[in-house]
Amino acid sequence: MAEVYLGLGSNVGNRIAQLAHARDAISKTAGKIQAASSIYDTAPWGPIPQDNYLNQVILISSELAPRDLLAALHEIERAAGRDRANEVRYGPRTLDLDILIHGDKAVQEEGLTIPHPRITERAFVLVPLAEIAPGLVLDGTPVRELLDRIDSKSVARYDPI
Ligand code: A4P
Ligand code: MG
Repeated sequence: MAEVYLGLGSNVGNRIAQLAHARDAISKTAGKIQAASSIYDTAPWGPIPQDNYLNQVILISSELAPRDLLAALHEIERAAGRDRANEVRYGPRTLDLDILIHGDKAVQEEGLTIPHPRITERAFVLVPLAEIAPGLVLDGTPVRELLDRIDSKSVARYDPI
């Protein structure tokens, strides 16, 4: 059993419903949800102009090895209407599920890198991660300190009107 942090994101369609559906599917096929951050409305990161995302980080306890977990997450993305064959890297998506951290495992294989290589540069990951795991150490530095090093004003707690 491993403690696994997952990053959830959506910027196409009914974003809030897609995140809720993803949490439900994850708890059925990937592992029990132990903690969930607030949901954040985040300006798009990266080279592609696109709509804002909703992002969230959850902690699950999972029996699945990294590859099996990735396969389960891809299946959940596919069921949410995601079509990887017709999308651009860093572009818009109905649902994106990233394995951020998988217990104490370090994986560097074709198609799978854990810890996720871009955690420390992304406010849309660090803000929700710091909410549920401020003391978690990544590369020797606690998440709350990593957050202090980046600009996080493009990330706001989501407050549906
Ligand atoms: N892959 C490798 N390692 C992992 C991992 N640890 N977890 C592989 C999940 N997947 C991993 O995934 C492509 C392939 O990455 C997968 O098939 C898997 O084999 P992907 O999600 O299409 O893209 P990526 O190359 O993993 O890029 P990355 O860094 O995950 O980018 P995103 O997050 O997918 O880019 N702005 C905001 N504010 N919020 C967002 O959520 N997301 C994107 C999309 C761009 N801008 C954003 C956001
Ligand atoms: Mg991804």
